[in-house]
Amino acid sequence: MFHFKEEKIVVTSALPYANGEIHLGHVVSTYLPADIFTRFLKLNGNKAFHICGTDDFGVPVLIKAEKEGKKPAELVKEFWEKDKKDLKSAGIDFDVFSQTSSEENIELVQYFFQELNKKGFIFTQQVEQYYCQNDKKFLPDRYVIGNCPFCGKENQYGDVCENCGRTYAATDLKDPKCAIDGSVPIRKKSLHYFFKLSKFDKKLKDWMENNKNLQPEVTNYLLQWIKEGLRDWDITRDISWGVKIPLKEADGKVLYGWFDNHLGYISFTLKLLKDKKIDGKKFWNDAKIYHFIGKDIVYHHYLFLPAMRMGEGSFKLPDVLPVRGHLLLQGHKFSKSRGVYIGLREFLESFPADYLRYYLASITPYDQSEINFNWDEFQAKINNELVATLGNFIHRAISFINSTFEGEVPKPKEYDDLDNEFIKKIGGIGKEVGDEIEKNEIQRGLKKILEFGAFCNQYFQKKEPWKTKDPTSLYLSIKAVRALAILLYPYVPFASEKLWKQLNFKGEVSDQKWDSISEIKIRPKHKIQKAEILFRKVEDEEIKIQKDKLPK
Ligand code: B3M
Ligand code: ZN
Repeated sequence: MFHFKEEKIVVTSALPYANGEIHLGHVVSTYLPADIFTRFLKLNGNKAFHICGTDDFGVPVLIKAEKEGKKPAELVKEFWEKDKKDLKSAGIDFDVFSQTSSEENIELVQYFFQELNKKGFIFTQQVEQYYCQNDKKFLPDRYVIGNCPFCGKENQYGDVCENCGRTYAATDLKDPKCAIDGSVPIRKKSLHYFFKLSKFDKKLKDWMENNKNLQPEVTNYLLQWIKEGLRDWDITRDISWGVKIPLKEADGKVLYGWFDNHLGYISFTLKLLKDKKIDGKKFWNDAKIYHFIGKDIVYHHYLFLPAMRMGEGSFKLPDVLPVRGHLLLQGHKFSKSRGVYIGLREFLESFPADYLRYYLASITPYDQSEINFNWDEFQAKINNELVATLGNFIHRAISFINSTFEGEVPKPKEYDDLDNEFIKKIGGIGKEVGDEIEKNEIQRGLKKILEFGAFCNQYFQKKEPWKTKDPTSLYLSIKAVRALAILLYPYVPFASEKLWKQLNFKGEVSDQKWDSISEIKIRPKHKIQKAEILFRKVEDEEIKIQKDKLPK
């Protein structure tokens, strides 16, 4: 793994479709891990940017706009605003949050098409498409529903199977029906453009086998798919909402959403950097590139995305593609229609964003396994860990300095063995936690912080400064509190900034250096503010309300 100091790093989060709200499943698999990672990178002295935006094009957006009687461009603007706001309230910070329908993206996408075409990676073919005679339109992707040609799962859309994760052409579906009116569609010919994905099998294989930063559990099954043979990829859609294929003879046809959306990672970055007067392309190619995704979009990110970049040739491939698994709620599969669901906005109406971040970070491993959101566990972790361990120590240290030393950090005396052990812990904790976050092991990083918090409590308990009025232990405790403010910043940034104010330090936590966690940074006589409760307990009643919302 990398060791980051003064590096250039581009972190992207998968682009949410502009037709549905952000829910906890998105947060856990993608946005939160990417946000924690980028916050850490920034504190650690890197030039890191977190890039995202809405995924505007494609059939699902069009269908929704049609249903609501809106123009697709209107609908995506609404979702862009909503998503941006919701993610911000969860403390997910982006350096740019753009749209795939932005000018800069359309331009880059058309350029990519032309380059790939020039280099012989695009070909045309007449293909049969489903066509609904009632609606008088072609029925790509989600306009058709049927059984998966690979695993047989019923009620799958015409582009990808939600059961087995494979992609296919709509005409491969068994027992197809028009999604608008349920009628059986006819087949009709249309000229389509294809990307020669099969040409890249060897290169993709080499890339996966030689890149040790990719999760082997992911590349293993992708290598299996490559072995089974990659099919060339139909990148055309007979609809109006999309990036127009930049050829006269294409006759207004548009590109498939998965051709254009991931190019947003690049175009948004270039735009952001251009606005900062930085050479974006150079930055991109010098940078470490991370694309954070959920496991359902692995196929697109490990095959289409790298193959298109290989074909075009001038933009660096990703270094790491962190993949995480699906969220379960109380042991059941997340499903909005069945009510097994928590929207992000809804959650934040009941609990602080930091609680969500803390809990999710504490249960989310760096792998593809399912993550179970459990309300009792949520309550227990907030109450026992965030409130009783971390919050309690912080509060006691600040309160005692206020009550015993009128808010002035006292000058330490001699250090005894226990003090020295504490000093050593404070000196080492930043590196310990940072090493985990760098490896994307955010859950382990948080566990280390919690263990540190437990040690702080024991220290305080043993020293009993409320009896002894021992200045040394209070001095060191405030140092530990300062360390915690920085350590916790990637995970619970709202509380961390509040704590910084209580400590009465200049600036914001976000301006501090991760390395300063270990430094003696507090002058004796530094005046701190009054203690304020950072975390309050979650009551049984609050949990009951949430559980009552679930289907019986
Ligand atoms: N919008 C799918 C999803 O939200 C898709 C991701 C695009 S990332 C380039 O899961
Ligand atoms: Zn399937």
